[in-house]
Amino acid sequence: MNPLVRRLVVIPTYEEAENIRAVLDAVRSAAPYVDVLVVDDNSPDGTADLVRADPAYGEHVHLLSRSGKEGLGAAYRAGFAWALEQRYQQVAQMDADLSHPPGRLPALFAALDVADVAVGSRYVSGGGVRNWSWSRRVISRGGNLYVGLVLGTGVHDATAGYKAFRASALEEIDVLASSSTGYAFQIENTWRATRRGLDVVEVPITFTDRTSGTSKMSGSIAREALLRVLVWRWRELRDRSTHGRSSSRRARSSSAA
Ligand SMILES: Nc1nc2c(ncn2[C@@H]2O[C@H](COP(=O)(O)OP(=O)(O)O)[C@@H](O)[C@H]2O)c(=O)[nH]1
Ligand SMILES: [Mg+2]
Repeated sequence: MNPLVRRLVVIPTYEEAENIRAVLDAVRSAAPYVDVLVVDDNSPDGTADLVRADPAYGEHVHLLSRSGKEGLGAAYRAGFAWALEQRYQQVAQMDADLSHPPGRLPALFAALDVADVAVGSRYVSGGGVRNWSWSRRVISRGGNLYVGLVLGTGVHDATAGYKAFRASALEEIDVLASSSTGYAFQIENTWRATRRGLDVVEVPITFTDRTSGTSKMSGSIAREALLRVLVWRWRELRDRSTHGRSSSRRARSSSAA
């Protein structure tokens, strides 16, 4: 892995005061060559103050403070926009609650030596899930089954939120143009990456449910993902049939000429 490459991990936070210092410490010790950007949506519990206040993090830990809670997708778009502006060459994304093991960051970045996108995957050999309730396991497995059936990305963990991208891949995916608010954002990027012919590899990770703070998962977030997946597929099929019709018209007119 080239030590001169500029690497960043983006961590969105909403009410993660109980976790943020532990996750920052773990990232700094697992991957000291990686900078961190915390994107906080004005958490009432003072998460941002804990990041701001600690000079020990120095120039490697940055904070993007936003004015209010706008969802995971919006926080990541702001973080990725910052990363591209600052000319980071590789950018990872990770939850703040230690569900995504910081110790796997080096493996995710190393995978970018050969791939455009590295997905931290629970559903390949060597990966797994720990301490998750049955209901969350069913939602996660069911979500992946659904995405597989409707979109067919070929990625075993298409809903994963622990990923690393080459900067060129973020641009190719057109990540800033996404409009997903919640976790649909994760599916959208995986889907766009595979459809745009990028090299996507899955790196096994063990996801462990949070032990502090509370999940922000909600029914409306799940509904958004369910609906958007259908809309994306419908648009794909519509575009394919429109293009199919116009190319067969072209073919007919050129054979008539
Ligand atoms: N900035 C920001 N972060 C969010 C928002 N919603 C969730 N997050 C963060 O996104 C990550 C994943 O959320 P979490 O509640 O752990 O989801 P779960 O693991 O699916 O239960 C955590 O780091 C949250 O703090 C939001 O609206 N804004
Ligand atoms: Mg979580």
